[in-house]
Amino acid sequence: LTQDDLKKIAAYKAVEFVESGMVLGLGTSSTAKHAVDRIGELLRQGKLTNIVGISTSKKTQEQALSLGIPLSDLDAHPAIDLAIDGADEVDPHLNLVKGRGGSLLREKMVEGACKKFVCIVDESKLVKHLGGSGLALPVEVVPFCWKFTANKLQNLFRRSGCAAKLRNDREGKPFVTDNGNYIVDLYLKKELGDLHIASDSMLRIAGVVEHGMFLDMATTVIVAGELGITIEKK
Ligand code: DER
Repeated sequence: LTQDDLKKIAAYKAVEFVESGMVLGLGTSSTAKHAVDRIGELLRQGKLTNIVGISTSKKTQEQALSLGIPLSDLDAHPAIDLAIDGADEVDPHLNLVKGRGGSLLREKMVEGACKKFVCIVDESKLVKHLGGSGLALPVEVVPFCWKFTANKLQNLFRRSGCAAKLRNDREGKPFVTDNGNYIVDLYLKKELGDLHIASDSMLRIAGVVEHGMFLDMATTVIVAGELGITIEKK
């Protein structure tokens, strides 16, 4: 089984939680893409009806539109029944790192408004502690004096050997999010201690808009592995 096969297996399992009449948060991720495709297929087959999608990025909005999934937004639907989205890292308490796809702000807004947030991952995303895998912990920052903000973030986690790097696009220009902001990726040599303290400390930096730690948000995590599917519930 390839990694994409596992992503698809987890995604299809999550769509089993979808019932007709639901308002759904549609995640932005190569894993969530399979779930959105599957929802579109079930709608087309008439096996699902009366679904409203709330997308977490322009990219997912385009995908949902192409599939004929009716769309709305958080202003019209401040309470969402169920969101399905991927993650970059999942710890044993179902805390997540997200944002390597650059959509963390809208994802956190939508998934924070959900009664249930089903996170779908292949087994490679499971970690003991968030942020220790040497992969990026994304932080969305305002473009104004981003170096100032990046230095504050780097200094905040200096004891974890933090390096803050501006995320660039393929042309080497700063990556710009759907919200017109930049992303500073934090690379930590040691895993973070108290995640809530780390979260609050980042959000107190004025230039920080939001970060990619999704703490106490996922209600269910579906993990697809070589040996099958496991479903972890909060
Ligand atoms: O960037 C994001 O928030 C994505 O949802 C990410 O966390 C998971 O993306 P993947 O399913 O493509 O690995």
